[in-house]
Amino acid sequence: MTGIMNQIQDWEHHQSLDRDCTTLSRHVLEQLQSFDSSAQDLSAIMNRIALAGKLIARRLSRAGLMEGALGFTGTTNVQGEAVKRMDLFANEVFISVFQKSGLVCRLASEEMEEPYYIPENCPIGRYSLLYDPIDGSSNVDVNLNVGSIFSIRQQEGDDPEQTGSDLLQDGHKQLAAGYILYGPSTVLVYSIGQGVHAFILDPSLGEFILSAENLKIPEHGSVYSVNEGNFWQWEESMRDFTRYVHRHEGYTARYSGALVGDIHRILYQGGVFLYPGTVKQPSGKLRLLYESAPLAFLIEQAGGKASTGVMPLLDYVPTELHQRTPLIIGSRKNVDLVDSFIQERTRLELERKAVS
Ligand code: AFP
Repeated sequence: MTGIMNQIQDWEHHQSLDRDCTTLSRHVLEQLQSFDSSAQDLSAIMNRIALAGKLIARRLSRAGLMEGALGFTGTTNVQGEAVKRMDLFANEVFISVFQKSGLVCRLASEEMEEPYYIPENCPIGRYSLLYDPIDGSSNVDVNLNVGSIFSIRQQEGDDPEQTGSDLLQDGHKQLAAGYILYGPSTVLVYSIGQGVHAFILDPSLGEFILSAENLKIPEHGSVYSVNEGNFWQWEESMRDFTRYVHRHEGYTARYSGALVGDIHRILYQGGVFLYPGTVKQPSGKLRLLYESAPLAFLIEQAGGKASTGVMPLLDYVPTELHQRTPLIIGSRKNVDLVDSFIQERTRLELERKAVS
Protein backbone atom coordinates (compact mmCIF):
# COMPACT_ATOMS: atom_id res chain seq x y z
CA MET A 1 0.00 0.00 0.00
CA THR A 2 2.77 2.44 0.98
CA GLY A 3 4.51 1.59 -2.32
CA ILE A 4 1.43 2.54 -4.34
CA MET A 5 0.98 5.76 -2.35
CA ASN A 6 4.63 6.69 -2.98
CA GLN A 7 4.24 6.01 -6.71
CA ILE A 8 1.11 8.19 -6.83
CA GLN A 9 2.88 10.98 -4.94
CA ASP A 10 5.86 10.74 -7.31
CA TRP A 11 3.57 10.86 -10.31
CA GLU A 12 1.64 13.85 -8.92
CA HIS A 13 4.91 15.63 -8.20
CA HIS A 14 6.15 15.19 -11.79
CA GLN A 15 2.77 16.15 -13.22
CA SER A 16 2.76 19.44 -11.33
CA LEU A 17 6.37 20.22 -12.27
CA ASP A 18 5.57 19.56 -15.92
CA ARG A 19 2.81 22.17 -15.91
CA ASP A 20 3.55 25.69 -16.97
CA CYS A 21 2.39 27.39 -13.79
CA THR A 22 0.81 30.55 -15.18
CA THR A 23 -0.67 32.58 -12.36
CA LEU A 24 -3.67 34.85 -12.70
CA SER A 25 -1.86 38.17 -12.37
CA ARG A 26 0.76 37.17 -14.94
CA HIS A 27 -1.97 36.01 -17.28
CA VAL A 28 -3.83 39.35 -17.11
CA LEU A 29 -0.64 41.22 -18.00
CA GLU A 30 0.08 38.81 -20.86
CA GLN A 31 -3.45 39.29 -22.15
CA LEU A 32 -3.12 43.05 -22.13
CA GLN A 33 0.41 42.89 -23.57
CA SER A 34 1.32 45.88 -21.51
CA PHE A 35 2.83 46.91 -18.20
CA ASP A 36 1.25 50.37 -18.19
CA SER A 37 -0.62 51.55 -15.12
CA SER A 38 -4.09 50.44 -16.23
CA ALA A 39 -2.78 46.94 -17.05
CA GLN A 40 -1.08 46.81 -13.64
CA ASP A 41 -4.35 47.96 -12.01
CA LEU A 42 -6.47 45.34 -13.72
CA SER A 43 -3.98 42.65 -12.87
CA ALA A 44 -3.92 43.78 -9.23
CA ILE A 45 -7.75 43.90 -9.09
CA MET A 46 -7.96 40.35 -10.41
CA ASN A 47 -5.43 39.32 -7.81
CA ARG A 48 -7.60 40.80 -5.03
CA ILE A 49 -10.68 39.05 -6.40
CA ALA A 50 -8.69 35.82 -6.34
CA LEU A 51 -7.75 36.53 -2.72
CA ALA A 52 -11.44 36.99 -1.86
CA GLY A 53 -12.12 33.66 -3.60
CA LYS A 54 -9.45 31.91 -1.51
CA LEU A 55 -10.81 33.34 1.74
CA ILE A 56 -14.37 32.34 0.87
CA ALA A 57 -13.30 28.86 -0.30
CA ARG A 58 -11.42 28.33 2.97
CA ARG A 59 -14.46 29.32 5.04
CA LEU A 60 -16.80 27.15 2.95
CA SER A 61 -14.57 24.11 3.32
CA ARG A 62 -14.90 24.26 7.12
CA ALA A 63 -18.26 25.99 7.56
CA GLY A 64 -20.03 22.84 8.76
CA LEU A 65 -17.54 22.55 11.64
CA MET A 66 -17.70 26.19 12.68
CA GLU A 67 -20.05 27.78 15.15
CA GLY A 68 -22.28 30.39 13.47
CA ALA A 69 -20.98 30.02 9.91
CA LEU A 70 -24.12 28.51 8.37
CA GLY A 71 -27.80 29.43 8.44
CA PHE A 72 -29.64 32.74 8.30
CA THR A 73 -28.76 36.03 9.95
CA GLY A 74 -32.42 36.81 10.60
CA THR A 75 -32.32 39.92 8.39
CA THR A 76 -33.41 40.54 4.80
CA ASN A 77 -31.47 42.25 2.02
CA VAL A 78 -32.56 45.13 -0.21
CA GLN A 79 -34.50 42.64 -2.35
CA GLY A 80 -36.44 41.38 0.67
CA GLU A 81 -34.61 38.04 0.62
CA ALA A 82 -33.47 36.32 3.81
CA VAL A 83 -29.75 36.88 4.28
CA LYS A 84 -27.51 33.93 5.03
CA ARG A 85 -24.46 34.21 7.25
CA MET A 86 -22.22 33.15 4.38
CA ASP A 87 -23.73 35.92 2.18
CA LEU A 88 -22.74 38.49 4.76
CA PHE A 89 -19.29 37.01 5.36
CA ALA A 90 -18.49 36.87 1.63
CA ASN A 91 -19.82 40.38 1.05
CA GLU A 92 -17.47 41.69 3.73
CA VAL A 93 -14.54 39.69 2.38
CA PHE A 94 -14.82 41.46 -0.97
CA ILE A 95 -14.91 44.82 0.80
CA SER A 96 -11.97 44.04 3.03
CA VAL A 97 -9.66 42.82 0.26
CA PHE A 98 -10.09 46.17 -1.49
CA GLN A 99 -9.60 48.40 1.58
CA LYS A 100 -6.42 50.46 1.34
CA SER A 101 -5.66 48.95 -2.06
CA GLY A 102 -5.86 52.16 -4.06
CA LEU A 103 -7.64 50.11 -6.71
CA VAL A 104 -11.41 50.13 -6.38
CA CYS A 105 -13.26 53.27 -5.38
CA ARG A 106 -16.62 51.62 -4.75
CA LEU A 107 -18.26 48.23 -4.58
CA ALA A 108 -21.86 47.39 -5.33
CA SER A 109 -23.45 44.08 -4.46
CA GLU A 110 -26.90 42.62 -4.13
CA GLU A 111 -26.37 42.55 -0.36
CA MET A 112 -26.04 46.36 -0.11
CA GLU A 113 -28.74 48.88 -0.88
CA GLU A 114 -26.28 51.56 -2.04
CA PRO A 115 -22.72 51.31 -3.35
CA TYR A 116 -20.03 51.04 -0.69
CA TYR A 117 -17.39 53.72 -1.08
CA ILE A 118 -13.76 53.36 -0.03
CA PRO A 119 -12.89 57.09 -0.10
CA GLU A 120 -9.14 56.66 0.40
CA ASN A 121 -8.98 54.63 -2.82
CA CYS A 122 -10.97 57.07 -4.94
CA PRO A 123 -8.29 59.62 -5.88
CA ILE A 124 -6.37 56.90 -7.76
CA GLY A 125 -8.74 53.97 -8.19
CA ARG A 126 -11.50 54.87 -10.62
CA TYR A 127 -12.84 51.32 -10.85
CA SER A 128 -16.06 49.88 -9.49
CA LEU A 129 -16.54 46.26 -8.54
CA LEU A 130 -20.04 44.82 -8.90
CA TYR A 131 -20.53 41.39 -7.42
CA ASP A 132 -22.74 38.67 -6.07
CA PRO A 133 -20.69 37.43 -3.10
CA ILE A 134 -22.42 34.05 -2.78
CA ASP A 135 -24.55 32.95 -5.67
CA GLY A 136 -26.81 30.00 -4.85
CA SER A 137 -26.53 30.45 -1.11
CA SER A 138 -29.35 27.98 -0.45
CA ASN A 139 -26.80 25.31 -1.46
CA VAL A 140 -24.37 26.29 1.30
CA ASP A 141 -26.19 24.60 4.18
CA VAL A 142 -26.26 21.28 2.32
CA ASN A 143 -22.63 21.34 1.19
CA LEU A 144 -23.32 21.78 -2.52
CA ASN A 145 -21.55 24.04 -5.00
CA VAL A 146 -21.94 27.80 -4.86
CA GLY A 147 -20.15 30.67 -6.59
CA SER A 148 -19.20 34.32 -6.60
CA ILE A 149 -19.83 36.51 -9.66
CA PHE A 150 -17.93 39.72 -10.40
CA SER A 151 -17.78 42.54 -12.89
CA ILE A 152 -15.41 45.50 -13.18
CA ARG A 153 -16.53 48.85 -14.58
CA GLN A 154 -14.92 52.23 -14.82
CA GLN A 155 -16.43 54.97 -12.68
CA GLU A 156 -17.80 57.77 -14.83
CA GLY A 157 -18.23 61.17 -13.21
CA ASP A 158 -18.12 61.92 -9.49
CA ASP A 159 -21.39 60.29 -8.42
CA PRO A 160 -22.09 63.13 -5.93
CA GLU A 161 -25.13 61.39 -4.49
CA GLN A 162 -23.18 58.16 -4.14
CA THR A 163 -26.05 56.16 -5.61
CA GLY A 164 -24.02 54.70 -8.48
CA SER A 165 -26.25 56.25 -11.17
CA ASP A 166 -23.37 56.03 -13.68
CA LEU A 167 -23.51 52.25 -13.31
CA LEU A 168 -26.89 52.22 -15.02
CA GLN A 169 -25.39 51.41 -18.38
CA ASP A 170 -25.37 48.45 -20.71
CA GLY A 171 -23.25 45.35 -20.26
CA HIS A 172 -20.80 46.27 -23.02
CA LYS A 173 -19.37 48.81 -20.58
CA GLN A 174 -17.87 46.03 -18.46
CA LEU A 175 -14.08 45.96 -18.53
CA ALA A 176 -13.88 42.47 -17.10
CA ALA A 177 -16.18 39.86 -15.65
CA GLY A 178 -16.11 36.36 -14.32
CA TYR A 179 -16.98 33.96 -11.57
CA ILE A 180 -15.46 31.75 -8.92
CA LEU A 181 -16.98 28.31 -8.56
CA TYR A 182 -16.59 26.63 -5.17
CA GLY A 183 -16.95 22.98 -6.11
CA PRO A 184 -14.75 19.90 -5.71
CA SER A 185 -12.03 22.37 -6.69
CA THR A 186 -12.19 26.15 -6.65
CA VAL A 187 -12.21 27.48 -10.19
CA LEU A 188 -11.90 31.08 -11.33
CA VAL A 189 -13.09 31.90 -14.85
CA TYR A 190 -12.58 35.40 -16.22
CA SER A 191 -12.54 37.57 -19.30
CA ILE A 192 -11.11 41.02 -19.90
CA GLY A 193 -12.69 41.09 -23.34
CA GLN A 194 -10.03 38.85 -24.87
CA GLY A 195 -11.42 35.36 -24.56
CA VAL A 196 -12.33 33.30 -21.54
CA HIS A 197 -9.77 31.65 -19.31
CA ALA A 198 -10.05 29.25 -16.39
CA PHE A 199 -7.82 28.86 -13.34
CA ILE A 200 -7.89 26.20 -10.64
CA LEU A 201 -6.87 26.92 -7.08
CA ASP A 202 -3.96 24.71 -6.10
CA PRO A 203 -4.42 24.61 -2.31
CA SER A 204 -0.85 23.47 -1.73
CA LEU A 205 0.47 26.61 -3.47
CA GLY A 206 -2.39 28.92 -2.49
CA GLU A 207 -2.42 30.11 -6.11
CA PHE A 208 -4.87 30.01 -8.98
CA ILE A 209 -3.07 28.23 -11.83
CA LEU A 210 -4.12 28.45 -15.47
CA SER A 211 -6.06 25.33 -16.47
CA ALA A 212 -7.71 26.31 -19.78
CA GLU A 213 -7.16 29.22 -22.13
CA ASN A 214 -9.54 30.63 -24.75
CA LEU A 215 -12.47 28.45 -23.79
CA LYS A 216 -15.10 28.10 -26.50
CA ILE A 217 -18.64 27.08 -25.67
CA PRO A 218 -20.04 24.39 -27.99
CA GLU A 219 -22.42 25.78 -30.62
CA HIS A 220 -25.13 23.46 -29.37
CA GLY A 221 -25.51 21.28 -26.30
CA SER A 222 -27.97 18.82 -24.85
CA VAL A 223 -28.42 20.49 -21.45
CA TYR A 224 -31.33 22.71 -20.59
CA SER A 225 -31.14 24.22 -17.14
CA VAL A 226 -34.28 25.78 -15.70
CA ASN A 227 -36.45 25.51 -12.59
CA GLU A 228 -39.37 23.60 -14.08
CA GLY A 229 -41.25 24.00 -10.81
CA ASN A 230 -42.16 27.43 -12.18
CA PHE A 231 -43.70 25.96 -15.36
CA TRP A 232 -47.24 27.11 -14.57
CA GLN A 233 -46.05 30.63 -13.83
CA TRP A 234 -44.30 31.13 -17.15
CA GLU A 235 -45.45 32.75 -20.31
CA GLU A 236 -46.65 30.36 -23.00
CA SER A 237 -43.45 30.66 -25.08
CA MET A 238 -41.36 29.20 -22.24
CA ARG A 239 -43.83 26.35 -21.87
CA ASP A 240 -43.61 25.77 -25.64
CA PHE A 241 -39.83 25.46 -25.37
CA THR A 242 -40.09 23.08 -22.43
CA ARG A 243 -42.64 20.91 -24.21
CA TYR A 244 -40.32 20.86 -27.24
CA VAL A 245 -37.32 19.54 -25.26
CA HIS A 246 -39.56 16.98 -23.53
CA ARG A 247 -40.70 15.67 -26.90
CA HIS A 248 -37.39 15.64 -28.74
CA GLU A 249 -34.56 13.21 -28.19
CA GLY A 250 -31.16 14.61 -27.23
CA TYR A 251 -32.04 16.97 -24.37
CA THR A 252 -31.29 16.46 -20.72
CA ALA A 253 -32.17 18.61 -17.69
CA ARG A 254 -29.55 19.81 -15.18
CA TYR A 255 -30.33 22.37 -12.50
CA SER A 256 -28.21 22.89 -9.41
CA GLY A 257 -29.81 25.91 -7.72
CA ALA A 258 -26.59 27.88 -8.22
CA LEU A 259 -26.31 29.75 -11.49
CA VAL A 260 -22.51 29.65 -11.49
CA GLY A 261 -22.44 25.85 -11.37
CA ASP A 262 -25.01 25.53 -14.15
CA ILE A 263 -23.21 28.09 -16.33
CA HIS A 264 -19.87 26.38 -15.76
CA ARG A 265 -21.27 23.09 -17.02
CA ILE A 266 -22.81 24.82 -20.04
CA LEU A 267 -19.60 26.70 -20.82
CA TYR A 268 -17.72 23.40 -21.07
CA GLN A 269 -20.44 21.11 -22.45
CA GLY A 270 -22.95 23.38 -24.17
CA GLY A 271 -26.66 23.92 -23.60
CA VAL A 272 -28.86 26.67 -22.27
CA PHE A 273 -29.71 28.17 -18.88
CA LEU A 274 -33.01 29.99 -18.46
CA TYR A 275 -34.52 32.07 -15.72
CA PRO A 276 -37.63 33.57 -17.31
CA GLY A 277 -40.13 35.92 -15.75
CA THR A 278 -42.85 34.36 -13.63
CA VAL A 279 -46.28 35.56 -12.56
CA LYS A 280 -44.84 36.56 -9.18
CA GLN A 281 -41.64 38.03 -10.64
CA PRO A 282 -42.25 39.18 -14.23
CA SER A 283 -38.58 40.15 -14.63
CA GLY A 284 -37.36 36.85 -13.24
CA LYS A 285 -35.10 36.50 -10.25
CA LEU A 286 -31.62 37.30 -11.47
CA ARG A 287 -30.02 40.68 -10.99
CA LEU A 288 -28.72 42.31 -14.14
CA LEU A 289 -25.63 44.10 -12.84
CA TYR A 290 -24.36 41.44 -10.43
CA GLU A 291 -25.38 38.20 -12.14
CA SER A 292 -26.77 38.29 -15.68
CA ALA A 293 -24.57 40.96 -17.31
CA PRO A 294 -21.22 39.57 -16.05
CA LEU A 295 -22.15 36.05 -17.14
CA ALA A 296 -23.45 37.32 -20.49
CA PHE A 297 -20.14 39.14 -21.05
CA LEU A 298 -18.24 35.94 -20.30
CA ILE A 299 -20.41 33.60 -22.35
CA GLU A 300 -20.36 35.93 -25.37
CA GLN A 301 -16.57 36.08 -25.10
CA ALA A 302 -16.63 32.27 -25.32
CA GLY A 303 -18.73 32.43 -28.50
CA GLY A 304 -22.12 31.92 -26.85
CA LYS A 305 -25.17 34.15 -26.58
CA ALA A 306 -27.33 35.79 -23.92
CA SER A 307 -30.77 37.30 -24.32
CA THR A 308 -33.55 38.75 -22.20
CA GLY A 309 -36.00 37.15 -24.61
CA VAL A 310 -36.62 40.56 -26.12
CA MET A 311 -33.11 41.87 -26.80
CA PRO A 312 -29.44 40.90 -26.44
CA LEU A 313 -28.81 40.94 -22.72
CA LEU A 314 -25.68 43.08 -23.01
CA ASP A 315 -27.72 45.84 -24.71
CA TYR A 316 -30.13 46.16 -21.81
CA VAL A 317 -29.80 49.42 -19.86
CA PRO A 318 -31.12 49.18 -16.29
CA THR A 319 -33.02 51.95 -14.59
CA GLU A 320 -32.05 50.86 -11.09
CA LEU A 321 -29.05 49.26 -9.46
CA HIS A 322 -30.80 46.10 -8.28
CA GLN A 323 -32.80 45.58 -11.44
CA ARG A 324 -33.73 42.06 -12.45
CA THR A 325 -34.03 40.67 -15.98
CA PRO A 326 -35.16 37.42 -17.55
CA LEU A 327 -32.10 35.49 -18.71
CA ILE A 328 -31.59 33.02 -21.55
CA ILE A 329 -27.90 32.17 -21.89
CA GLY A 330 -25.63 29.53 -23.33
CA SER A 331 -24.80 27.95 -26.67
CA ARG A 332 -25.74 30.05 -29.67
CA LYS A 333 -28.08 27.50 -31.26
CA ASN A 334 -29.84 26.68 -28.00
CA VAL A 335 -30.46 30.36 -27.21
CA ASP A 336 -31.73 30.90 -30.77
CA LEU A 337 -34.12 27.98 -30.31
CA VAL A 338 -35.59 29.48 -27.13
CA ASP A 339 -35.82 32.91 -28.77
CA SER A 340 -37.65 31.38 -31.74
CA PHE A 341 -40.46 30.21 -29.44
CA ILE A 342 -40.71 33.72 -28.00
CA GLN A 343 -40.82 35.29 -31.47
CA GLU A 344 -43.47 32.83 -32.61
CA ARG A 345 -45.73 33.62 -29.63
CA THR A 346 -45.21 37.36 -30.20
CA ARG A 347 -46.18 36.91 -33.85
CA LEU A 348 -49.32 34.97 -32.92
CA GLU A 349 -50.25 37.60 -30.35
CA LEU A 350 -49.87 40.42 -32.90
CA GLU A 351 -52.00 38.44 -35.38
CA ARG A 352 -54.66 37.88 -32.73
CA LYS A 353 -54.73 41.59 -31.88
CA ALA A 354 -54.94 42.55 -35.56
CA VAL A 355 -57.99 40.28 -36.06
CA SER A 356 -59.88 41.41 -32.91
P1 AFP B 1 -29.58 32.77 -4.06
O1 AFP B 1 -28.21 33.35 -4.29
O2 AFP B 1 -30.51 33.75 -3.41
O3 AFP B 1 -29.55 31.45 -3.39
O4 AFP B 1 -30.24 32.54 -5.49
C1 AFP B 1 -29.56 31.79 -6.41
C2 AFP B 1 -30.00 32.18 -7.76
O5 AFP B 1 -29.93 33.56 -7.91
C3 AFP B 1 -29.21 31.46 -8.86
O6 AFP B 1 -27.92 31.12 -8.48
C4 AFP B 1 -30.04 30.25 -9.16
O7 AFP B 1 -29.90 29.81 -10.46
C5 AFP B 1 -31.44 30.71 -8.89
O8 AFP B 1 -31.33 31.78 -7.95
C6 AFP B 1 -32.28 29.63 -8.30
O9 AFP B 1 -33.53 30.14 -8.06
P2 AFP B 1 -34.80 29.19 -7.90
O10 AFP B 1 -34.65 28.50 -6.60
O11 AFP B 1 -35.98 30.11 -7.94
O12 AFP B 1 -34.80 28.23 -9.06
